[in-house]
Amino acid sequence: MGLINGRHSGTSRRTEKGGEDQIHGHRVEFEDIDEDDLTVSGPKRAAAGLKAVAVSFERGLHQGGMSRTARSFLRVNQPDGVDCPGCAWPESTTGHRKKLEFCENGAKALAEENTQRVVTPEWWAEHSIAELEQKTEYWLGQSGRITHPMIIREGETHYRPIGWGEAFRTIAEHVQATTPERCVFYTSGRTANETAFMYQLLARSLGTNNLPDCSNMCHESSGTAMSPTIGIGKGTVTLEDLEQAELIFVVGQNPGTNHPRMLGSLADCRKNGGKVVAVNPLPEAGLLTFKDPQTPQGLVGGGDRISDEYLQIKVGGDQALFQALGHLLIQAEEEQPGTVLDPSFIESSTSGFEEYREARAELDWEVTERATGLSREEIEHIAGLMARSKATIFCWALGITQQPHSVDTIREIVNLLLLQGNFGKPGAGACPVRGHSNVQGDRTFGIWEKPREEFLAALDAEFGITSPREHGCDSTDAMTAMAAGRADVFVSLGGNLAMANSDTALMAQALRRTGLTVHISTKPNRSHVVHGRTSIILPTLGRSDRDDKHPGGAQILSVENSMSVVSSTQGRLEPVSDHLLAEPVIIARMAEAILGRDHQVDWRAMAEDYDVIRDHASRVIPGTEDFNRRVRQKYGFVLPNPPRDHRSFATADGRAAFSVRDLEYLEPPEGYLVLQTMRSHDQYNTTFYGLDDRYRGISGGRRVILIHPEDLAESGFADRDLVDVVSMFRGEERRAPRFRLVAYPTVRGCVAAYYPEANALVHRDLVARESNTPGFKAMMVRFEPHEDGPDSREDGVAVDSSVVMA
Ligand SMILES: Nc1nc2c(c(=O)[nH]1)N[C@H]1C(S)=C(S)[C@@H](COP(=O)(O)OP(=O)(O)OC[C@H]3O[C@@H](n4cnc5c(=O)[nH]c(N)nc54)[C@H](O)[C@@H]3O)O[C@H]1N2
Ligand SMILES: Nc1nc2c(c(=O)[nH]1)N[C@H]1C(S)=C(S)[C@@H](COP(=O)(O)OP(=O)(O)OC[C@H]3O[C@@H](n4cnc5c(=O)[nH]c(N)nc54)[C@H](O)[C@@H]3O)O[C@H]1N2
Ligand SMILES: [Mo]
Repeated sequence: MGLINGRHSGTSRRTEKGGEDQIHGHRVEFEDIDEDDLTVSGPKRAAAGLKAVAVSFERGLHQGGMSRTARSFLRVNQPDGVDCPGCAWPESTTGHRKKLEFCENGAKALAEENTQRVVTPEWWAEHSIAELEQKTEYWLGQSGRITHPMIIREGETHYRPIGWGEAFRTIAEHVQATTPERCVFYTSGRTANETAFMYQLLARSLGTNNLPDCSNMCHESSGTAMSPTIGIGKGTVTLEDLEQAELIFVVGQNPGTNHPRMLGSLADCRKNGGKVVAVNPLPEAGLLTFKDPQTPQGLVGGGDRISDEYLQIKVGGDQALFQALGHLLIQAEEEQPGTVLDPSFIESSTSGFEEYREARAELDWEVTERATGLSREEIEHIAGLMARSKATIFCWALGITQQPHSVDTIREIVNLLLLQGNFGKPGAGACPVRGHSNVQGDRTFGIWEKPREEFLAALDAEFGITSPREHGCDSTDAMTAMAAGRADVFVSLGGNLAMANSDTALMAQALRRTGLTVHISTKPNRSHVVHGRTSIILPTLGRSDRDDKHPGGAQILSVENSMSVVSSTQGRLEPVSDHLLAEPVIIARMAEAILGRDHQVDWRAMAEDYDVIRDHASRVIPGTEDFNRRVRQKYGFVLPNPPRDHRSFATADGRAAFSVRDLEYLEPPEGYLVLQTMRSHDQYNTTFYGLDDRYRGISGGRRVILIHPEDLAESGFADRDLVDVVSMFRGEERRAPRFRLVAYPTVRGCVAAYYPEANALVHRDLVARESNTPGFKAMMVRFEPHEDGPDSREDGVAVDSSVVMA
C-alpha cells in the first residue's frame, strides 16, 4: 500500500519573527499570527520521541514555573493523583503504571491550566469588549486564569467584578423570570462525574432536559449506532485487549496528537504479533512510527512502526470500505465454510444476519473504488487479514462521526465485528476513542438531552422530584433555538460553544440574542466576548487545583475513561486566586439560589462533602454501588459492560443486531472538493497552545488549506496562494476569508483545514442523520482569489462584528 510515499516538502520560508510572548506584570502581549510566519516542511514520519519530552517541559516551565511543573507532572494519572485533562485514553489498571504516565499533549493541557498568568478585574477594565473582539482566540486563552466573578450588562462596554452572592441572585432572577424550557444547560466534557450529576439534577429539578453537551458534536454518532445494535453506547475493550488483539483498525483518528498514549498500546500489539491497519485520508505521523519517550530506545532510536497497512481513504468513504469488507468476508466463508465467520455466535446471539448476507451478496466494485479512492486489490488484501484474524478491534474517532452518514458507517463497523464474533473475547471489540477526559462519565452521570425512563425514575425516587419526560435540545438545536430568540438563559459548564459549534455566525447570533449567558470557566474565551445581553463569568478551580475549603477538608472527584474505568482525581496545586470556587460548589449555590433554600434536594450537603453526591448517585446509576469505597481503590473500579463482560446485549430482544443500510459517500459537485477539519498538534479544541503542527510540518499559521498537488494544479491556484473558501450546502453559501493553499499529500479530491477556523463554513443543517452531529468532516468547498480589503485584520481574520474570529 505505497500510497503515502509521496512525501512532499514545500519550500520553507522561515522568518525571524518568533511570535513569542512577553509577560508585563499581569498582562501578556503578543505578536499575533502573521501569515508570513507560515512554514511548511511536509509531514513527519514518526511521533513522540525526545522532542516530545523537551516540548512538554518547556511548555510547563514557561507557564507554571519549575516547582508547579514538577509537582503536577509527577502526579498525573497516578493512583491518588490528578486525572490528565488531555484526553480520555485509559491508564493501565494492572499495576505496571509508568512513573510519568502522560504525554506531550497532556503536559501542554496541564501547563495551560497551571499557568501563573492571571486575568484580573484590572485586565477586564483595560480591555473593552470591542477590543477583545479583535483579539485572536490564542491571545485570549494565553492571557491566563480568570481570578474573579465578572458581569457585563446590556449597553455596557466592559466586564466588571461582581460578588458571588449577587452573581447567583442575578442568575436566579433571570431563570425565575422565564420558563424552564427556555433555559439551556451546556456541558463540556472535562466536567467531573459528581459535578455532572448535580448539574443535570439542577436542570431536571427546574423542569428541563435541555442538557446539550460537547458529545453532541463529537461521538454522538457512535452511541447512536451502538446502543440499538449492541445495547451499550460505549466501547467494549480494555487496554489488555489491545495488547492481545491480532488485528487493530484505527479509523478516522489521529492518536499521535489526540491520544498519544494510545501509540504505546498499538506498539505493544505489534510486539505481540498483531497487525495494525490505519484508515485515514492524511498520512499522520503517529500512525506511521512511534518513538516511545518512556523507553531509552524510543528516545534515541528509530522507534516502533505502528501501521502495517495504511489505507489512504477518501473522506466519507468508510462505509463503502466496510460494506466491501463484509462482502469479502461472507464470500470467503462460503468458499471455506467454518473458517472465517463465527456461525455459532451469529446463531446464538445476533439478529438480522440473513438480511445482511443478502444485502452484501453483490458488490459494485466500480462504486466502491470511486467512493473509497482505494483499489480492489488493497481492499481484498485487508479482507484477507481480517479473515485470518481470530481477534479484531476497531478503534475510531471523529474521522467517521461527523458526516451525514456517520451513524450508518459505524453500524457497518458493528456488522463486521459481529460477523466474526468479536465481542466478549480477549483481544476483540469496539473501541470508539473518546475525546474530552470525562465526556463518557458525564453521560453516565446523566448529562443527556434524551434521558432514558429508567434513569429519570431512579432520579425521581432518590430525590422526590418529578423530572420532565419531554426530551431537551442538543447542541445544534440549542443554537437554532437561541438564535431564534427561543431561549432566555444559557449556562455553560466549561467549554466554548462560540468557537466549537458549527455555523459560527449563527452561533454568535445565538449567544447575543440570549438574555443571560453564564460561563463557568477557567480562562477567557470567545464565548465570553460574544455574549448574551447580560453575561456572567464564574471562575472555577481547574482539575489540578487544590479543593480543600470544605468542613471535612480536601475533596476528591471522579472521572470515567474511554474503557469505562471510574477513578478518582484530586488536584494539589495552590489556586491562582482566593476567589475561585469548585464546580460542585458553584452548581450547589446556583441551585439553591434558583430553587430556594427549602428545596427538597440538600444542595449544601453535597457541596460540603462530595461523598454525599456519590452516595446519591450510587442509588441512581447502575454499576456505581458502593461508590465511595470503590472510587478510593488504587485503580478505581470498572462499570458493567454486558458485551465485554459476558457477551450479552441489552437490546430489545437481547440479541446484537446486524444493520442493512444504503451506501452513501461524499461526492462533491463539479468544481468542488470535500473539506474535513482537524486539530493541530498544538491545540486543545478551541484552546491554542501555539502555532506548531509539528507532525504535519506546518508552523507559524493556522489559516491553511491542505490540498493534493494535482487538485491544486487543477484549481488554477499556486502553492501558498491566498484564497477565500466558499462552502455550498442546499444552495446556500458560507464564506471564510484568507486561507493559504498548501500543497500536501492528502488524498485526491479531499482538502483539510483546522478546527475552529473553518467552522464558519459548516451550515447548521449539515449534520449526521439520527445523531445530529455537525458535519465537520463533510463540507463541499471551492476557492476564490482573496482580495485584500479594509475588512482584513493583520492576522488574516476578517473583521466583521457579526462573525466571530478564531
Ligand atoms: N492534544 C489534543 N488532544 C485531544 C484534543 C485536542 O484538541 N488536542 N481533542 C480531544 C477531543 S474533544 C476529541 S473528540 C479527540 C479527537 O480526536 P481525533 O478524532 O483524532 O481528532 P481530529 O483532529 O478531528 O482527527 C480526525 C482524524 O480523522 C481523519 N479523517 C477525516 N475525515 C475522515 C474520513 O472521512 N475517514 C477517515 N477514515 N478518516 C478521516 C483526519 O485525517 C484525522 O486524522 O481528541 C481529544 N484529544
Ligand atoms: N470544525 C470542527 N468543530 C468541532 C470539532 C471538529 O472536529 N471540527 N470537534 C467537536 C468536538 S469533538 C468537541 S468535544 C467540541 C469541543 O467543544 P467544547 O468542549 O465546548 O470546547 P473546548 O475548547 O474544549 O472548551 C475550552 C474551554 O473550557 C474552559 N475550561 C477548561 N478547563 C476547564 C475546567 O476545568 N472547568 C471549567 N468549568 N472550564 C474549563 C476554558 O475556559 C476553555 O476556554 O468541539 C467540536 N467542534
Ligand atoms: Mo470531542
